Amino acid sequence: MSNLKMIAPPVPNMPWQERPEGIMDAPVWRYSENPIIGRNPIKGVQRIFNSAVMPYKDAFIGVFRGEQTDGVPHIYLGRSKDAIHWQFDENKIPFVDEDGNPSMPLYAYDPRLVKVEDTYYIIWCQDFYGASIGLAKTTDFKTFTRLESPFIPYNRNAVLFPRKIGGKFMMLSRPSDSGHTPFGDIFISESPDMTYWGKHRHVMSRGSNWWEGLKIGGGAAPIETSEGWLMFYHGVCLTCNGYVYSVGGAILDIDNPSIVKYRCKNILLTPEEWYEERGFVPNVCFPCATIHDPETGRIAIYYGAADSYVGLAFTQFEDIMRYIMDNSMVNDTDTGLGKR
Ligand code: BMA
Repeated sequence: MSNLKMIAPPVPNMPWQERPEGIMDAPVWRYSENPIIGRNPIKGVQRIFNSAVMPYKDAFIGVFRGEQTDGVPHIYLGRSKDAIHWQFDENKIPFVDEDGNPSMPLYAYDPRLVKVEDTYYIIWCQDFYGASIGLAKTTDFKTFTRLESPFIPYNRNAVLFPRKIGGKFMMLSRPSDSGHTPFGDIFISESPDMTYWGKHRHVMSRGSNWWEGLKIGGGAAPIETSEGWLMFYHGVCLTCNGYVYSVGGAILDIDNPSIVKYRCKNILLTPEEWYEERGFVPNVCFPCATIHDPETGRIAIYYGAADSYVGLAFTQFEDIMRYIMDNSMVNDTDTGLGKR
């Protein structure tokens, strides 16, 4: 009997496919019908990718990065009964300010969706005099209220934790530049109220592993476990033909998530299928969400593929935890409190 536990609400209608024969390395496998969202999914939107989904009222809901036909990305709402086949709203999410007046970002991309207590938060990248973090909340998926930008520019890949830690909201982010950032580590910040953010701490450095040697960034919202926060993130390397984005895994301390307990030195998922290797930006696997069920240990990872499609991959909780722990290699800068 294992003493590893996932701490999360059950999801009885998990999207799932059994592990195929012949996996020799990381225990992660792709859905055989990938990509689950193809090109031109909505009128006026050419590509949907880098998107986040979660269970909602016996079904599923998601926020999707839709690249419009004018090339500008915005966020679209989608609903699904099985978390595989999605119906999208025709129009982008109509954000309002705290007085209820329309308040649209100039552009919005790479959304994450995280429920903390009774509120759903959408976190994305937007223009705030340069690339920065956008934030909104909803309780009914009808009214979406934008909140203040949590950080000054430049920053991307902000991911909220699914519960407060020590009474504070916690958010990962990756300070950057306004372009195709050739550097970057993951940091964490805390807030009493989702408005004022501080006590910034360094979490993890770009890897000493080549596959994540250029930059790293938060991916799916961390999953609470008995060993700490299970985090799927992206790691990027630079080749002579450009960047390659892969999925990595780490486990952060449960009370002090700026401390990395385990960090897998091996890639969990890297571009190798046509929809990952070929597209608007080739060679991108970009995780943004998981759906996970503590009762069966099933985890479904949603990832953007080649900035063109949404892919789905599966893993088993205990297998992935053991794989990360057995293949862990942490840097000195990962294991501290992240304060200098
Ligand atoms: C990053 C982000 C992602 C994108 C990736 C690869 O900087 O912009 O949205 O998937 O580049 O193009």
